[in-house]
Amino acid sequence: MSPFHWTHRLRQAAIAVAAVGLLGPTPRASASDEPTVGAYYYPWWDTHDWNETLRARMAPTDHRPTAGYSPSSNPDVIAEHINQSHRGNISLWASSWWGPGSIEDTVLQTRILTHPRAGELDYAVHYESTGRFGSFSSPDFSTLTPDFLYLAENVFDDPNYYRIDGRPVVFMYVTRAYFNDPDAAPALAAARQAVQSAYGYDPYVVGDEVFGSGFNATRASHFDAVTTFDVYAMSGMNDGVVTPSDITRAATKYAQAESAGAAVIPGVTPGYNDRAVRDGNQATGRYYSGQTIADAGAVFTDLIDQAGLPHVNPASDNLLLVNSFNEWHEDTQIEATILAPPSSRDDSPSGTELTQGKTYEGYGTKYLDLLRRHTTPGAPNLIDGDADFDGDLDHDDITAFAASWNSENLIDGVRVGGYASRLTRPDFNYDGVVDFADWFVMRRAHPAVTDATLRALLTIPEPESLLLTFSAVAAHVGRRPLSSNRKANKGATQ
Ligand SMILES: [Ca+2]
Ligand SMILES: [Ca+2]
Ligand SMILES: [Ca+2]
Ligand SMILES: [Ca+2]
Repeated sequence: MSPFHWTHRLRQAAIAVAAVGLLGPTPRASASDEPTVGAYYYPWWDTHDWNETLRARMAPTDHRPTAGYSPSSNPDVIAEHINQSHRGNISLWASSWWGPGSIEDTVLQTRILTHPRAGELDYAVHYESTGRFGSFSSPDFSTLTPDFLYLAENVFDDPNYYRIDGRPVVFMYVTRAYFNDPDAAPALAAARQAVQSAYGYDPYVVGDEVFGSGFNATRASHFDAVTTFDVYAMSGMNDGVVTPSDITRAATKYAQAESAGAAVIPGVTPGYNDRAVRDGNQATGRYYSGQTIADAGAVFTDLIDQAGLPHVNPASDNLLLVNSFNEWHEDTQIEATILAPPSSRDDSPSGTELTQGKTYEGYGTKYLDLLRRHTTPGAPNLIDGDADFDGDLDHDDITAFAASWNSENLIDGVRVGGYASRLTRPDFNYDGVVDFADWFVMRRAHPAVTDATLRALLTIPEPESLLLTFSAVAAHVGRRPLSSNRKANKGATQ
């Protein structure tokens, strides 16, 4: 574990203490019982088509991400995703990886791991087996050893690469299908051995073995931990009828794997709809069948509370995996959208080919906030625009905001974004400083207030700088030099 990684853990502990302090002596589980929350991350939007997503095709208006229909390589998008991850209590991205030189590999190595704020999260590879092994019926595992050697050479040594017990973690897709082939287990054993011999790493490999009825302990024995990727199908949401029994079904499967002695990493999802990218699967929406959009989110939080959290395991870092941060093709994403009113219409000829009559909304930060609330017991209710933390929105917030202007969350003298920053200052976007980006949150929360109000409260030499347009400010957010002090600081402590 790198020193900075350790600092990250200390920071989490400090956050837990701060949260308890705000709420008084609420009985709490020990800090070690707090789940680690990871999310599947898709750095592929330089080459993928946003029009193959439900949200881009919703009518009368689309439900675009607040970060825009932007390429994953954009550093401002990555910064915004880091901010949103802090808001949602996500500390790990399991980043989709399609082999050496793929766009996902390039963006991970050259844009994410090198991002000036990369140290605020951990990262691991989600090994996309279907792009490496070929068909389930006649798979070819010859890429496995060279791929693992490549990962050891290029990413396992990154100070922010996610480790469990000091071992670099690799999440592997559809092992439940590939590892029925007799060549699979020997190929994985050979890859482990090669990486151990050449680089001294003992990879911690997670298979998505929790799926059908009956847990295959023999197949699972090839992995250090087991998870489920396809929460939609394993839970029974794939019949298009989402009921509480689907949550129970998921919980039962995690319990079965647990009873078989496996270290379980439960997976959870807000819903599923892939009809804009492929045919054949039933849309689930984001609420139980028979409910309405007003109830959206209950499926997600019930999965977290009833199926996920009861089955996290200290042996696998109490990890809970969300599918997904931004797999918009399958509409499993929890990434923030613009706010848009509920609608069941899309732009298909019938108007409902994609939605299948389910209602969707531009949900804003709803799923990030639910994830935070349900994975950080006792978390205070943080309100956008409540700069003085008294639970309401009034003029006191304006003066409190002005008093916090330019306040930074400093660790070892270096600005760091995160929940701790948000808990102690009106850093509404979690980026570690109170500035224009937070002022725009204030303006949305306090519509009657003008920029002149803030200008009058601040004594800054060039007040016209407050008249920056939103786009100019948005473009500025997260843009800091690569040679930031924090990176230098990290290097010094290794
Ligand atoms: Ca069902
Ligand atoms: Ca207030
Ligand atoms: Ca007040
Ligand atoms: Ca901020």
